[in-house]
Formats: sequence, structure tokens, C-alpha cells
Amino acid sequence: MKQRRVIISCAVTGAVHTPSMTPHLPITPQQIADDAVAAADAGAAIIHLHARDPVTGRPDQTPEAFGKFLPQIKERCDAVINITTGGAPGMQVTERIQPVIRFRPELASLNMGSMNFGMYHMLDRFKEFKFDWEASFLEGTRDLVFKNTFRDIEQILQLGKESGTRFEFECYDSAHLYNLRHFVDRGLLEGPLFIQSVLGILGGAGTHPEDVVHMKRTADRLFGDRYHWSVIGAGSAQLRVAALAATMGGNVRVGLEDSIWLGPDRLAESNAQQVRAVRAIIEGLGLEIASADEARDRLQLKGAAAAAF
Ligand code: KMH
Ligand code: ZN
Repeated sequence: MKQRRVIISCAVTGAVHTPSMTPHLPITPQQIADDAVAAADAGAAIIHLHARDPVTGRPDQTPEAFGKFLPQIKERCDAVINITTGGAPGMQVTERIQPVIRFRPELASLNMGSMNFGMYHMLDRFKEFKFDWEASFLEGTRDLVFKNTFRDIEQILQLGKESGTRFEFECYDSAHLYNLRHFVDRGLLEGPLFIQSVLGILGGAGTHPEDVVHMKRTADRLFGDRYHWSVIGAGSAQLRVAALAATMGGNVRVGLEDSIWLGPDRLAESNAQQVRAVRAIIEGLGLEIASADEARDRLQLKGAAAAAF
């Protein structure tokens, strides 16, 4: 694959990690906005966003919560804004899609299959919590299915068609690539696919190089040159997996949503620090990073002005 410039995405807060795990997780609207802009300034072309309660840090999927930072981020940087439809584990799909309905972003995530989504094992490492929701939230994932049925996916694809929103297809295993191919075969998808291989989530594929290669080879077989490949390595594997993906012609996603680490037992101090670290790897390979407008062009996005915020 002809190596183009590498699109860096940054997922600044997410719903996987809880506030007591790191002091660097942005929680308030101002912290989320500041981290997003700093990540963009550091080289992230796409910013993936969740929202949280500003006091307790609990994931908040209400449009009101997103409305507190979206306009400011758009005002302060030109990054592509990518809003989650995944929300937090346990949320209903109807709740999860409300921010995309309200704000009609250029890009949104779309999770390509139901799965176990375990975070309870983090309780083995994190014992003290500031807020009473954190431990039960993590423990609750022991008996949780992250629901993304074929009907859920159809509903979100239809929403995208209506709002001009294109998708970052989150594929946690090769089965999810076949699900995506099913929707392509049914003619429900147009234009280039932005496939995000999400590796290292308990319930999905692992982060071994063979897992990374398997996801790439399966996507190549199913989608040929119809897709742009990106990779998330969750947890401490983040930079190792990003480096491998970049050498394979892929794009990368980093951010405190999926890893609070910069290296073994070393907390990342900010999202921007992770962006700078992956940018150094990319440029060290003799590659260049892509701008936000180049990402828009490659992913055929509608432009920031067409969003409803
Ligand atoms: N947190 C990642 C494992 C979404 O927001 O829709 C995947 C993700 C899902 O970002
Ligand atoms: Zn997310």
C-alpha cells in the first residue's frame, strides 16, 4: 500500500477509564476542550469525544454535556470532531445516538458487533476510588454485553445517512470486519471505509503482532483499496501497536480514553503527550502526519461548517 501521510486520532477522555485511575483524565468541559485543542496542536487530525459529569467524572451521553465543549473545540482548532455512539458500557443504543442526532458531526464511531467488554479486571490494580460509582461501574462489566446488534448498526447507519455523518468503524475482532462487509454487500455504505481496529479490549482481539496482522490481512481481503486502516492498542500496548500499524501503512489512534500510560508503569501526563510520542515514532520512521483537511479529503467528510454546532 502506498504510504500516505499518517492520520493521528486522539480520544481524549472516553468511558473506559475512571477518574481515580489517573489525575490526567480530562473530566470537565473545559478540561476536555483544552485537551482536545492541545492534542490537535500536537498533531492529531481527528479528535474522538465522549462527555462526562464535570464533578464525578461519570460518563454522560446527553447532548447537553457535549454541547458544553463542542463549539469551543471547533472554534479553537480545525481537527475533525468524531463523536461516540458507543457511549459507556450498559447505555441503551437510543441514548448513545442522541449527540449525533443533535450535532450531526462529520464523523462518529460505530461499533461493529456485540461483545463482552470487560473492565472489572482493572479492580485488581486500582483499589481506592474517589467516587462511589467507579468500583461498581467496573465490576458491572463482569456481566455485561456491549450491545451492537445488526438492527442497532442499521439504525446508526441510517442516522449517518440522514445527518451526513460518516463513521469510524470500530472493529474489535475479525468477525466485526465480516459484519462490516455484510453491510457493504447490502449497499448500505458508500465511499471509503474508515476502519479502526480496536485491539487489547478484554472481550476482543489481543495486541500481539499476529493479531494486528490478522486484522489487516482480513480487511485487505474483504475491502481491498476501499478502506483506510487505523489501529488502537488499548492499555500499555498503545504505542507498540501504533508503531507496528504505521510501519504497515496504517493510521493510528491514541488517547487517554484507551490508555492512561506512556510506558510501563508510567502515567501519560496528557493526551497531547501521547500524540507527541506517536508523532515522534511516525516521523522517526521517515513518515509524515496528515492534516485535518487531508483526513477530511481521504475520508470524504462533509466539512466542519456542515456540522450542527
Ligand atoms: N473506547 C474504544 C475501545 C466508541 O466510543 O464508540 C472504542 C470506542 C467506542 O471509542
Ligand atoms: Zn470512544
